[in-house]
Amino acid sequence: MFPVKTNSVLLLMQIMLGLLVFASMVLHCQGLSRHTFVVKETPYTRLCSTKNILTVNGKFPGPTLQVRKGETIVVDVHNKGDYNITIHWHGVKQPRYPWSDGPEYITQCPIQPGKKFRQKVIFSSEEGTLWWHAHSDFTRATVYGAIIIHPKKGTHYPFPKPYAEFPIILGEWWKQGIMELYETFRLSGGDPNVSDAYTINGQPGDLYPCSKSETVKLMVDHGKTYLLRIINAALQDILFFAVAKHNITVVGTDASYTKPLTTDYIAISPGQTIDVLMKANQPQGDYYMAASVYSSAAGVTYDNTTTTAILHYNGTYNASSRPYLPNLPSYNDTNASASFTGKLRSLADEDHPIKVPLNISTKLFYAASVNTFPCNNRTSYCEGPNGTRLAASLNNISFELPTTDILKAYYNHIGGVYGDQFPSVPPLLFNFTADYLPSFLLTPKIGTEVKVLEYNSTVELVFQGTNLAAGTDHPMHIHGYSFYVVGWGFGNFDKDKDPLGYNLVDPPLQNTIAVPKNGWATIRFKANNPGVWFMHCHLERHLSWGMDSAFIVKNGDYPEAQLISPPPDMPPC
Ligand SMILES: *[C@@H]1O[C@H](CO)[C@@H](O)[C@H](O)[C@H]1NC(C)=O
Ligand SMILES: *[C@@H]1O[C@H](CO)[C@@H](O)[C@H](O)[C@H]1NC(C)=O
Ligand SMILES: *[C@@H]1O[C@H](CO)[C@@H](O)[C@H](O)[C@H]1NC(C)=O
Ligand SMILES: *[C@@H]1O[C@H](CO)[C@@H](O)[C@H](O)[C@H]1NC(C)=O
Ligand SMILES: *[C@@H]1O[C@H](CO)[C@@H](O)[C@H](O)[C@H]1NC(C)=O
Ligand SMILES: *[C@@H]1O[C@H](CO)[C@@H](O)[C@H](O)[C@H]1NC(C)=O
Ligand SMILES: *[C@@H]1O[C@H](CO)[C@@H](O)[C@H](O)[C@H]1NC(C)=O
Ligand SMILES: *[C@@H]1O[C@H](CO)[C@@H](O)[C@H](O)[C@H]1NC(C)=O
Ligand SMILES: *[C@@H]1O[C@H](CO)[C@@H](O)[C@H](O)[C@H]1NC(C)=O
Ligand SMILES: *[C@@H]1O[C@H](CO)[C@@H](O)[C@H](O)[C@H]1NC(C)=O
Ligand SMILES: *[C@@H]1O[C@H](CO)[C@@H](O)[C@H](O)[C@H]1NC(C)=O
Ligand SMILES: *[C@@H]1O[C@H](CO)[C@@H](O)[C@H](O)[C@H]1NC(C)=O
Ligand SMILES: [Cu+2]
Repeated sequence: MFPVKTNSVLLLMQIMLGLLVFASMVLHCQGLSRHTFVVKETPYTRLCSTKNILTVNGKFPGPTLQVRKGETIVVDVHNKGDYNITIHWHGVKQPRYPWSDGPEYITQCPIQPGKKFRQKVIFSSEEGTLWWHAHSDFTRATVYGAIIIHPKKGTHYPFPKPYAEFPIILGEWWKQGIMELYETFRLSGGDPNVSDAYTINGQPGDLYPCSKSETVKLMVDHGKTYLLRIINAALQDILFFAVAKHNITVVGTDASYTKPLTTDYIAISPGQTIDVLMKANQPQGDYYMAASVYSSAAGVTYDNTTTTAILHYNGTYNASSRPYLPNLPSYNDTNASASFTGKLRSLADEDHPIKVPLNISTKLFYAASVNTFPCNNRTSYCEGPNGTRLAASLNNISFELPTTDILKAYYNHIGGVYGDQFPSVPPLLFNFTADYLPSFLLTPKIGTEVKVLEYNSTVELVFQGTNLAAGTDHPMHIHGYSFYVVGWGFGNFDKDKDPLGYNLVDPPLQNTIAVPKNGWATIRFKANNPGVWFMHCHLERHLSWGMDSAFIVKNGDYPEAQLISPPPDMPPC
């Protein structure tokens, strides 16, 4: 009996192995490279204390995905953690295939603990740096990693090949658990606790307790040029970044090339990526690269610490006792942030032509506000200003996530999940950036409204920041698209004057744009990617408060302009 049992076990194993081989052959035959992401709790020690954090494959930051332009890859996401999770490929347009995009309750239900989901990631026009991150509650605080999109075989960077490349992933660290941070934030109705540190590639660096020995070091050779792929993965903050005594030259943002822009600092929004060239042309020594916050809301506390990594010149020399620190703009320097972002320009050369829509079919104007809800009883759960609960809105609608995903409801004509009447303009026009605004304006409506766009419509969207509750910057992000940022300014958008200044020649192509504090930004795109695409502020607290909506882009007439059907293993609700 014993040998028979062994044989049947062996046979079973052979069948299973065969299935595995078959599955990977199917993928292999399609020429797709395959990756496995196991989401799980892993202990990490930072700032003198240890806690469990959610990671992918035990790594923090998670694994870097390396692809070529136009490639499609498959990622098997296994949830072996204790929480619902989804994974989003930030800035990857996923043409006609929103099924793998990731935002929970928008394009899928979460992958519940113990479950898995095979995600297809379809690259098209992107080239440069993007990133992936979790897209449920605050889980992206530790669940993120870089995506590097190399030029197609036989094509090259539009700049001299750098000697080496380094990803620089900026993040944020809390001593308390992220789930506890999120739960307390949801209950309190106030601002969330600020972080205890910023990080570069997961490390706070020399200026924090218990961190020095693990500070990230970049070894460079004098005279060589390096490509830094900078990603802002921080949960809540726009950051300034600089390298002491070194100018850097911006050559790309959000996986699109820019005209070279030489600067001594950058401002980078959560969600955004900026590729820079850095020439190691200074006397041999150690230099800090550093990042600190840009926090524009008056009276709001912020994490005032500075994260560092060390730029170390190779060789034997007498190093100074302490590396030089760069001068970063002050935490409240709105001009430093907005004027840097406003200097970005598309490369727009023969090999990288731009396609800014010129005849606009759909004009939208979205006012982005921080709001408050009154509390009937003043309890500890009303920690917003004046005993309120903080909220946020677009066109006075504070977005509420449904409990079934919108994409499924749209595709299968399930009613009662979302409304398709998102307003094209605010319900009330007022002086959005006035110093004092009447308090009745503070309270938004609650809803799950989306904007429906015809296939191939040409969209112009003006984001207008308001001074309700707290005027501040809003890094707005749209899934499934990149958009041209054709203009920006402070104060109220002037529909007669401001369009005269639009840049239709070489505007930057981005997927995230920081709408400046009490200002506006105009974007343009062509709605040629059918599906359901989330749009939201990339400051996680504002997203949680409801500064979100979605676009439904309808199918076009031809099969190539229509949604691909869903995979069989969409996670159920
Ligand atoms: C904020 O953090 C401190 C220290 O980590 C903790 O004691 C406190 O409970 C936190 N407060 C909230 C509202 O999460
Ligand atoms: C630095 O020096 C080491 C040892 O001399 C060498 O192996 C390495 O290639 C050099 N360059 C970098 C960037 O580390
Ligand atoms: C950086 O650029 C500025 C302006 O172009 C220039 O004045 C300065 O000398 C440069 N610094 C370095 C270290 O190259
Ligand atoms: C940062 O904030 C802390 C607490 O709010 C304060 O004690 C400290 O002096 C501040 N540090 C700097 C460099 O501003
Ligand atoms: C480093 O400094 C010491 C003492 O000042 C000197 O003797 C040595 O020659 C220096 N080395 C280099 C590589 O400059
Ligand atoms: C920035 O804050 C400092 C004090 O921390 C203040 O003196 C300065 O006026 C502020 N600047 C702006 C532009 O608000
Ligand atoms: C705004 O910042 C830019 C640097 O990016 C600087 O050239 C300019 O002088 C600043 N303007 C003001 C008013 O501070
Ligand atoms: C007000 O208090 C009552 C009883 O303490 C509680 O049931 C109710 O949920 C509270 N309402 C709000 C809006 O906090
Ligand atoms: C709006 O408010 C700002 C700030 O108080 C003020 O400077 C501006 O003149 C106002 N605009 C209009 C059109 O009233
Ligand atoms: C808080 O109350 C004061 C005084 O009534 C008012 O001026 C202010 O606008 C209120 N702020 C918020 C955010 O409700
Ligand atoms: C969409 O526009 C492109 C040109 O911009 C055109 O080639 C294509 O036929 C249009 N598709 C549909 C379905 O209208
Ligand atoms: C996890 O997702 C399922 C399916 O949508 C949902 O029913 C459940 O409430 C979620 N759990 C938590 C803790 O959010
Ligand atoms: Cu925001």
